[in-house]
Amino acid sequence: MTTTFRNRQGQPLSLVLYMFESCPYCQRVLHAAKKLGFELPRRDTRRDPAALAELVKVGGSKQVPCLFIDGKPLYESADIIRFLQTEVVA
Ligand SMILES: N[C@@H](CCC(=O)N[C@@H](CS)C(=O)NCC(=O)O)C(=O)O
Repeated sequence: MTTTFRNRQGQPLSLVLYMFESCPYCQRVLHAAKKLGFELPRRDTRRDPAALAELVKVGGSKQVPCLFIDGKPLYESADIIRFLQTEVVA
């Protein structure tokens, strides 16, 4: 497992997954990340009001999962998984 991420060009990537535990789409992303050997830093929007506020402020929606990539939001579990599979190197 690793928490250091790089893109395919070798540049460091900051990744943070906004999620909550009982969300099946979030679990799908976490499962895919685990298969890739990535342990994504997480912020739980149900347990942490500041995380929810940050998600809505930056992303414009409280929908989870949302992956912050260098601070930019990517919504939709399928798009997040595709991004992890194709753009991220452990
Ligand atoms: N199509 C989305 C569905 C995500 C979704 O429905 N998430 C729910 C939680 S399981 C949610 O955030 N609902 C609150 C909202 O949409 O504001 C995906 O695949 O990521």
